[in-house]
Amino acid sequence: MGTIVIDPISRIEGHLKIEVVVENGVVKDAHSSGTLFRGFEIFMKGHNPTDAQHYTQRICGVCPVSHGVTSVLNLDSAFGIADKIPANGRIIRNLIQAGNTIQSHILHFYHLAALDYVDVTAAADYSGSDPGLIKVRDFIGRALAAGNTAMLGPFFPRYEGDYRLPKAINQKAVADYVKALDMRRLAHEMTAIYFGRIPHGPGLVVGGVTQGPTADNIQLYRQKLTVLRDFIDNVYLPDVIAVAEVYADHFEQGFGCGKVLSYGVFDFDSNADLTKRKRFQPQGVATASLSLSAMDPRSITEDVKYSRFSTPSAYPGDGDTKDDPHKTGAYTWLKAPRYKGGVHEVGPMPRMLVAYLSGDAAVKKMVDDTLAHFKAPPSVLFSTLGRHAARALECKLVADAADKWLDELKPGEPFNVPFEIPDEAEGMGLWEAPRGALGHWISIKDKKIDRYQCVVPSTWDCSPRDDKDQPGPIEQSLIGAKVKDEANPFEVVRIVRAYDPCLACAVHLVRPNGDVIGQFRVA
Ligand code: NFE
Ligand code: MG
Repeated sequence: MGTIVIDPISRIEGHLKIEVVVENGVVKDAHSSGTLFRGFEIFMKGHNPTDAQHYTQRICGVCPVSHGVTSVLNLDSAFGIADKIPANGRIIRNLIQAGNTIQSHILHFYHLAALDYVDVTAAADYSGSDPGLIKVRDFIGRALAAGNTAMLGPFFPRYEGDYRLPKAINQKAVADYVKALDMRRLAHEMTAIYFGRIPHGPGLVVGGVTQGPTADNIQLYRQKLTVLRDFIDNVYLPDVIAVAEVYADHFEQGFGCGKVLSYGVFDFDSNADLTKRKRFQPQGVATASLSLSAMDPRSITEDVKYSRFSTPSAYPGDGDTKDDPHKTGAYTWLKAPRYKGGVHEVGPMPRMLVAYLSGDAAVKKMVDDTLAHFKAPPSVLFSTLGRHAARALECKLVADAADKWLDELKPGEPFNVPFEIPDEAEGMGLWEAPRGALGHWISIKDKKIDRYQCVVPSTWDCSPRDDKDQPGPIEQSLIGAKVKDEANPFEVVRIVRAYDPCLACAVHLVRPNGDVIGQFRVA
């Protein structure tokens, strides 16, 4: 029996510590901890409500768009103008989000997850003409010649022993890893057409957006989107399938909590009630036994029994945040979001499953075709590979839809409406970030922020035990998992990274002293 501590485990901003106890090659216990405190919900108090979207965008450089949109939805509702958003404003918000979602999904597969499956050393004896592959080959060659593998970040250090792809597929994946960097730049440029820049753009405003459509900006967005759609269809999706074919046992790994939640995303109307809005990807709650039900935001709570906060467990609209770094028994800076007291996973797989069960024909076809290829039932979506496949399919779904949304823009027509800051009000914004359900709640007093609460995707997925001692989704995915080689715990990192955790988002809430860590490995 041994304990494995991986800290940090995420290849993206923020620190996630995963600790598992392994006995006879099986994970017996798991703890997920956010080791960072940031305090957004505390320092925003007393500020002008319209600043909220600029502050909350800074929660994360990976998904600032989602925090921005969620914040303006929250303020639209608090200011009483949620049903007044002009079509151009609604569609441009969707297009800004689409650009960021596409960028984030490509980032996740190639730059955050692929190196757990792809053996980058296959580039070492490459003799072809792909410029990206040549660059990686020469980079590795220089480091090996100098006898200095410390130069090899982000490729090393790494775990050894379970790289299974044939050399030609490894080499193609390395070439595509480099191409994906260019694709992400292109997606950022596309997002910035309407967002103003990326990250942390000025393009969103309460009541709509700051820049309207023109024939030129529509054409520019479409040009970039066309290149991205070609990459998604002909590179990203085939690469995910190629990896999945060789690692097919990963469809059996990482099941999780068996329940999912989606707030829905990409607005098709401006209903004042966010639970009634028609959205491209629908709102709902679903289970691994394929049942679907409506989502009621009043049933969301954040538990704090094991979280370093002294404020009580509460519905986020009534909730508050006060840090308590030395709280007995607490092991993380994440709260534990729950729905009707149950543990729920959020993310691309939950969104795709809710859309699938809601009868979305396009989603049903793409999911069924992929499952048929692997001769697998829909329940395998609850797995390491199911999460990767759902994310890749969603990337195509959103990119294809965004092209149609461009046709609905009307140059010359309004793209925002004026607003007034109310003396007192409450608001709620529900949306989906690339990593899952994102909610903001505001309470305004004397035209200032009295309380502001964010419940973020990685807070759901990386959550600790709740008030009833139920482990969070990632903790549940790990408990029971097989670990073949404790010195190279590929299973643990693959299970966790398939959720695409981002701790900068999740903690939004620096420990001066850090945790005492028994073992430390960068992987
Ligand atoms: Ni820091 Fe974020 C996304 C949000 S995640 S990336 O997507 O909201 O938890
Ligand atoms: Mg919060």
